[in-house]
Amino acid sequence: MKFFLLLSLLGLCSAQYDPHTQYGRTAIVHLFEWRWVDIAKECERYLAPKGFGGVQVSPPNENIVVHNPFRPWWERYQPISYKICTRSGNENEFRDMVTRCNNVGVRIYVDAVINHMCGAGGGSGTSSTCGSYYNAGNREFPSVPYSGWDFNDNKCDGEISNYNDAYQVRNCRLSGLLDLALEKDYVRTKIADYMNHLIDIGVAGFRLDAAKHMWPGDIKAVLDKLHNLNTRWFSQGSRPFIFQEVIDLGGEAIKSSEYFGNGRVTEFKFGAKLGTVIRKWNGEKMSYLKNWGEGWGLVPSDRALVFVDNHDNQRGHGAGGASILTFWDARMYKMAVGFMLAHPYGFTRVMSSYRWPRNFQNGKDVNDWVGPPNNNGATKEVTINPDTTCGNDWVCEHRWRQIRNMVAFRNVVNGQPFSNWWDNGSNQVAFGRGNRGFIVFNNDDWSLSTTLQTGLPGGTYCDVISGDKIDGNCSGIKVHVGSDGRAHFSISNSAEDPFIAIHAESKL
Ligand code: 5J7
Ligand code: CA
Repeated sequence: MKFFLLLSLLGLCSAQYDPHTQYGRTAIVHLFEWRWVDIAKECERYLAPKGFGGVQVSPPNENIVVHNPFRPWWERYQPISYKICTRSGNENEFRDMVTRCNNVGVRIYVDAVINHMCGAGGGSGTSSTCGSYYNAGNREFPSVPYSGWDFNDNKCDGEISNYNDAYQVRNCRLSGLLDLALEKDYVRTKIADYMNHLIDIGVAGFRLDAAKHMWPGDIKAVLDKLHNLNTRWFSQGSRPFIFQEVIDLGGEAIKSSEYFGNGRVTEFKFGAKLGTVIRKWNGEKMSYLKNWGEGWGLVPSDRALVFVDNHDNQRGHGAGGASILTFWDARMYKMAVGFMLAHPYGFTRVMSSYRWPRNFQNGKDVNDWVGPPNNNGATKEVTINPDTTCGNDWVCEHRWRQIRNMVAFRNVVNGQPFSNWWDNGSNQVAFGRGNRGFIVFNNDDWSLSTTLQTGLPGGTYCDVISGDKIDGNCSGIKVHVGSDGRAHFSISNSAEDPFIAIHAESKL
């Protein structure tokens, strides 16, 4: 009996829901479009010391090269082969990154584009990131190899037009992309070979792009072919972490719950709803966040991968629409990311972006396609300024003090219960995480001045939003917690960042 209990506990720990981050590391960052050489350095110089658990990287496999528009970000979502060879770097650089990141305890998660290859109208030739030949019209991808038999043309030879028809969503072409026949063992094997190559190199898991457009049973068949994680860094029997991109905002045929058996799912309602609350749209208020999580109709916490914005909806593009907060709305964005990282719900992902020349025409950003900072197509280096921010138009939200310090907050309060909720019935709210951390927000148009039970031991704490604890001193606001756990907070509605966060390791 005891033996079986132990066995099932071990089983849970090594399962596909577990990100396999190092102990106490609770958040990952998407370094969107970064080069492998820059990620390797970032793991060593920043992510490991600051307590980040891992990195979601852009698709590492060969993709089509698009010239019109010039080298858009979405060309990386149009595979040509499974060679590790993109604008982010080659296989040697990828291996070096995985090794160096793992060696400092930072995991790598690969964005796996396995639902489709390039667009049906992608032509033929060698306009691909590694020069592999392809012929989209003939369905030929000799570097895999795939041929006409490996696509769904026999089931559907058009584009998805009706999202209320699950058959269409899974078997037709997603905006014209050649849809792979994932029910074929041959196709499953080719995909599993690609993913196993990455697992053997040392990656810890995968984001499954466009998972909504694949049958859950087909995904399972692929996952069943995957190796355990590399025992150089992971314990024996560890299964790859899986999070599936299923955009389910309700009202469509496909429910994210259909995918729970395979792994976690991306919870797009999280950012869409949190954005609406922080923007105070539709009469929403922060006080309503008291039952945030499942209480708001979100998927179970242990099945959720959560984020404020992603590479797609930050461009006004995909799910969530205009309510999504991004670095362009920095003040509200920091509050939203702060709330996400303080709250126990879900496994958290922080976005790290590049700037592009936003240009709204009739409410649409006509530059939503613009790719990463580049010289004639070659992705620019992520340079680091003397003040630790990034250069060359890399935004590096994960390096913003407020965000980086809230990642540390989440690590410090890991495992502690949601506690000591307070609100003013409007947009002033506060909550704690057991006796390890406390956070207070003022998103009203008037100031906050109140005494609250923090749950923390008495002492003086450094607010990690307005400053840092450095050598025992605080460069920001100091908060005095009495021996009864109570503390007074004042937050002006015009503060640069109208929130305060303190935790066990910010005690002076
Ligand atoms: C899929 C969804 O289920 C969904 O709900 C959604 O909002 C978007 C998509 C979607 O996923 C993709 C995944 C890929 O690997 C590659 C892709 O090209 C797509 C993709 O195109 C895509 O849908 C785009 O955005 C939707 C809001 C539109 O309804 C779709 O028609 C489609 O828009 C097309 O985008 C434009 O019609 C076309 O003119 C344009 O050239 C094309 C550019 O490609 C993208 O924008 C890629 C988006 C993308 C989204 C992702 O979530 C993702 O993980 C990867 C890429
Ligand atoms: Ca499909």
